[in-house]
This record gives sequence, C-alpha cells and structure tokens, in this order.
Amino acid sequence: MMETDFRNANIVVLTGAGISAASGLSTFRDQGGLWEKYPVEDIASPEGYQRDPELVESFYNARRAQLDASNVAPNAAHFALAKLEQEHQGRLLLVTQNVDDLHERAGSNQVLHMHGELRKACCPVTMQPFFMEQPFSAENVCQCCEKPQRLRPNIVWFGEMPIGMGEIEQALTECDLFISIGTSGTVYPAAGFIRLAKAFGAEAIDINLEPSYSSPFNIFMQGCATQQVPRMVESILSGEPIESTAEEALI
Ligand code: BV8
Repeated sequence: MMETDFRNANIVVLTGAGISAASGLSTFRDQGGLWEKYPVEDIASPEGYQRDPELVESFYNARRAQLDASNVAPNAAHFALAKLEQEHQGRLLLVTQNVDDLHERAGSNQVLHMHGELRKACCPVTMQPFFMEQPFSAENVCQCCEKPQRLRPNIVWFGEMPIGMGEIEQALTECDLFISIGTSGTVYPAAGFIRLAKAFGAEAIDINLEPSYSSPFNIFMQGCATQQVPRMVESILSGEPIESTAEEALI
C-alpha cells in the first residue's frame, strides 16, 4: 500500500494501447493484435514504408477510419485522466504511446503523443505535422517543397526519435509519482521511463491486466483500466492510500 498523500504531487502518466482496448481499438501484442497480421518491420519502420508505401498507407488508413467508427469512443479510464487534469493541484504530464485521439475526446487538453498521431500527416522532408482528413495516397503531396513530396503518416516508427523526449525526461526527474497504464513495457525509450522516475525518487503505479513489466513498480493494480484508473484517480484526488489489487504489493 502507498500512504503518500499525492494531492500536490508532480505526476507523470504514461499510457499504452491497453487503455484504448475497452474502446474497441486493437492493441499490438495481445491475441489478435495489430501486429499479428503484419510483421512490424513492414509497417512500423521507415524501411518498410520505403519498400511498400501502399501497404503502410493502407494499414494507417484503416486505423484512421476506425477512429471515426460509431462504436469507438473514450472509456472511463480516459475520462478519469481528464478529471485528474482538471482537478489535480500538482503538475501533471500525460504522455501517451497511443496515436488515437481518445484522450483528447475525453477532455484531456495537454497530451504528449510521443509516437505521433493517426489524424496527422507530415512532409517527409520538413517532418512538419498537420491535421489531414483525406486518406494517405500517392496523390496526397505536401505544399512546402519545390518538388511536392508524398505525405507520410505522422507516426514515429522504429529507429525514429520519439516526440517530446526532452520534456518527458525533465518531468520524470522531477515527478513524485509515475503511473503506467496499459502498456506491455516492450518499446523503448518509453519502457525505460519507470527506471528514470524511480532513480529520482518517484513512487510508481502500474495498471495492467497482466504484470507485464511490473517488477520495479511500488503498486500493481491488476485489472481493466476502465475499473482501475477511476479508482486510482479518486485516491489521488482525495489523498487516500493507494493499494495493490494483486495478491501482494510488488516491491
Ligand atoms: C528510438 C508506431 C532512438 C505507432 C511504435 C533500447 C533497448 C532495446 C531496443 C531499443 C532501445 N532503444 C531503442 C530501441 C529500438 C526500439 C525498441 O524499443 N524496440 C523494441 C521492440 C525492443 N525503439 C525505437 O526504435 C524507438 N525509437 O528509440 O529512437 C533514436 C535515437 C536517436 C535518433 C533516432 C532514434 C521508437 C519506438 C516507437 C515505435 N513505434 N508504433 C503506431 O503504429 O501506433 S511502437 C508500438 O508499441 C506503439 O507505439 C505502442 O504504443 C508501443 C507499445 O505498445 P503498447 O502500447 O504497450 O501495446 P501492447 O499491445 O504491446 O501492450 C498492450 C498492453 O495493454 C498489454 O500489457 C496488455 O496486458 C494491456 N492491456 C490490454 N487490455 C487492457 C490492458 N491493460 C489494462 N486494461 C485493459 N483493458
């Protein structure tokens, strides 16, 4: 159990695909996940995009279309984090590995998408991101270069530098509480955030269905994010102790 009163704490939250699972968006590595159908190197690397831009465009066009499906909406976990942003007295940095817009649609205003955003495109030369409605295709070119370039998804692929790393690392060294929600902890540098936060004295909570990378965390709240995240947010806002829901706290 953590008895610290976090009502004025500096908090960093990291979310992964698991927070959006209950909203109907596939995760990557779970059964039936996004990467079961396509090898990662083909659709999540610059080399794969160079080799077959149509394949990669179809992968991201399908995911963009899914965001507009009537059955895809923010869930209780997204809304709880938006409430935390509204009511928390201390600093809060919400970092997401997700490229969907469910945090924003739940009311979170400050969201750092370290792996990019599905609804944006960027010029491959200037890497300037901007919202784009139409699907990716060879006809969709930039307007910023003399020789118009085929627009690419504004997504951070393997081997590419994640977005906002300076801001994230600064916040991790200053935070009192690091919270990981719905991530397998397999992709770096995100998977290393827990160690940096702990090295600077933060306490840490992991919310997941499985104890994927929970060993360095003080508290493991096992279960669906839609149940565990609202519970955790209420404890933080009320200054109540936060308890592991696994058999024993993981220390
Ligand atoms: C970089 C594109 C440096 C977006 C993605 C150090 C050591 C080893 C390797 C490396 C290293 N440093 C860099 C690397 C290489 C690489 C890497 O980490 N490889 C791994 C595979 C070993 N990292 C990189 O290349 C990164 N770049 O470091 O650049 C650099 C330096 C200088 C100059 C240039 C470059 C770039 C990484 C970004 C890659 N892009 N995807 C997209 O298409 O969406 S990664 C992909 O995995 C997604 O972004 C995703 O967000 C991320 C993590 O996945 P999760 O979100 O965790 O999803 P997953 O399915 O894995 O797990 C879901 C979890 O949810 C599970 O635990 C499940 O139990 C849980 N869950 C399910 N349902 C629920 C739930 N939990 C709660 N409730 C539920 N209902």
